[in-house]
Amino acid sequence: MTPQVLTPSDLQAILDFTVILAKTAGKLILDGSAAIHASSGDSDVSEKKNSVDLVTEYDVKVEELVKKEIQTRYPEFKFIGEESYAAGSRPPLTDDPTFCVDPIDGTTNFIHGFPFVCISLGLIHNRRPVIGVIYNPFLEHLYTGVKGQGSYLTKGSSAPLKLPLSSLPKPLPSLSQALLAVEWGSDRCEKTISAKSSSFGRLAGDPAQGVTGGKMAHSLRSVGSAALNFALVAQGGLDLYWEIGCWPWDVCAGIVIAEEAGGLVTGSHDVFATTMATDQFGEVTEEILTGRKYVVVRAIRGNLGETGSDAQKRIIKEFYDTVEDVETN
Ligand code: LIP
Repeated sequence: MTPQVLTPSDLQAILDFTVILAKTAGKLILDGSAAIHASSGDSDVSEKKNSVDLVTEYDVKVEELVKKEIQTRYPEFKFIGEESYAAGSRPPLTDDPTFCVDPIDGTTNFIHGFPFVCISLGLIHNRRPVIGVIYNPFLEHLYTGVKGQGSYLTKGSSAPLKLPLSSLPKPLPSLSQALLAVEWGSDRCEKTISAKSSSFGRLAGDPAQGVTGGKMAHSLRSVGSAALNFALVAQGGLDLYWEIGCWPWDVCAGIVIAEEAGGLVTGSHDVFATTMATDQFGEVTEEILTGRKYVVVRAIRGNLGETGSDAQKRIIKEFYDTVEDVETN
């Protein structure tokens, strides 16, 4: 079969369709939130892997809606979705255009009424993320990105703002000046939790007051949505986000939005070590997209003979020298 070509105008048409779809899904997410908060118990919430890996009937309903609309408009496109995957539909990644969807990213936030919840719609083509749409219906924040065409934040009905929001990205001398996002994830076994906790402690701790290897970063945030963490790095509100254990549908859209805002995305400690000195560094390959270990750093202004991309590499190195790698399960 001849591989499908997507021209810039095809990508624009897919983006327009995807934005409308995100807004439609957003209404269903808001209805679901209202229904959950009006109900008396927690019967709408089910556990997947364990008691902190949650799903609601609205995750499934939103994914069904999105899948149906995509199949109607783009019947030749493939589909990877969080809830379809959980239900056993696990198609391999191919060169074909493939929507990669998390219907509700931030399900725990959704259940608790913490308004950092979004739908994340990515398009992969030739095994690379090429379109990203992330919509938080609670705040009416819409993030969009198309490979090679920039990324934007639209708040409500205001005009789109080009990302990053600051036209001249700030330098970042070291982690000690950084606002970092990390997540606890749903793997709560002793080995994982100890490694993450000590990593978080070193990022936050004061080396002058007994924390060996402490970086004393400005602070750590856990937004609870991988997609929104990527979006916040893209806009420049976060300097770096790191997570182990999330999935391609959590990050696919965010990768495009962050990269188009000048951000740099890579994978695990090993991927970083083996690619940092190569031309491939900064390219989100299939291995990185599906590798379940991600780090993204915002656009950084070059300074004193150092390019912006060398500064991004330096920050990731400092970060990976500070935190421990853990296995996914
Ligand atoms: C969640 C992520 C979050 C991560 C969780 C989970 P969900 O996605 O976005 O950042 O820490 O482990 O993957 O389950 O809300 O779609």
